[in-house]
Amino acid sequence: MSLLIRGFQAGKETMMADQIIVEDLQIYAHHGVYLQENEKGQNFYVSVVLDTDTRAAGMADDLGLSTNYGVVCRFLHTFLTEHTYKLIETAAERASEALLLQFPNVRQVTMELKKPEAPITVPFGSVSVKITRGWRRVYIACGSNIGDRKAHLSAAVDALLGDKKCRVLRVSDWVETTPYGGVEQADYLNGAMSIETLYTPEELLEVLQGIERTEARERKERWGPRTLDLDILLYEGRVADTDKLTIPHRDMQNRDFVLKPLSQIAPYERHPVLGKSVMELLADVERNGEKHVLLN
Ligand code: A4P
Ligand code: MG
Repeated sequence: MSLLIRGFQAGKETMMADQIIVEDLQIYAHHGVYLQENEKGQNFYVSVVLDTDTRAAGMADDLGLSTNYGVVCRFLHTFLTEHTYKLIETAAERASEALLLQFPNVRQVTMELKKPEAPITVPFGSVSVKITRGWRRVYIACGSNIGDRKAHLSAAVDALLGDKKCRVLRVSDWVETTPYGGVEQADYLNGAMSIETLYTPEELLEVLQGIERTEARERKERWGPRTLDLDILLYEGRVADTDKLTIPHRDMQNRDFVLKPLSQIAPYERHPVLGKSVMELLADVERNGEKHVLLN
């Protein structure tokens, strides 16, 4: 049995397209690069579009099942008056994050922060920044073949459970596997987990590498033994290839020790490049690929 950590229904978030919208909430605050702006203050206008699911509240006519826009407005007012930032970029960034952390049913927020009294020496209507931030679904592969393997994998789960910018959704069983990649080494314990996160892919990679370091991971040999390896498999259907990061993980389709645990928690999730579900990829590798998962 895989572990269900938070209430979660597959596909729930992707099926909804409901929004709660607040326009031009007036807030007198002190954001600005110039000292005079910080001291005297000026009017800001905040608009937010909250992506959420209003179905249950709408059917039951029950505010308790929705996100109270009055409370959202007061929250934004308090946040943007109690903090002072130089940039409206920062004010929008921090306010969006605080909002996403405070209101669990809001999956994504688009925030526009207008500053119509900004100190600009030519006539203008308004200046603003507009950003979109939200919880992103990510699948992570975990592996260990040194020391107390189970403890290293559990430490990774605990670290993400303790990170407020991550919500751990599901953790697969740990499976015993033989080493892949041609390096002679001990058997691995592998698993997969699904999380939602406010981190960008690059930020998440850094967080995961920090957890690896905490578990005394040393980077010595490619495909060599390790106390803990945490790889990003899929990130919200995105495709990226930079010096630091390839998403989807470039070799996941060839690894039964990745696909088997992943299929336990996300059988229908699709690989955005190959267009196949995790279950289909696993069937392919079980038919034609290397076999590393040991039967319990
Ligand atoms: N990187 C690029 N894309 C990603 C991504 N999607 N997720 C970069 C994580 N990292 C990504 O990784 C090297 C660099 O890959 C990172 O700095 C990051 O910028 P690493 O973990 O530091 O080093 P590595 O061990 O050389 O590479 P990697 O890719 O993690 O190793 P593998 O390919 O995962 O192989 N056999 C079994 N049965 N089970 C295993 O878990 N694992 C390995 C490790 C070998 N054999 C195994 C297992
Ligand atoms: Mg790695």
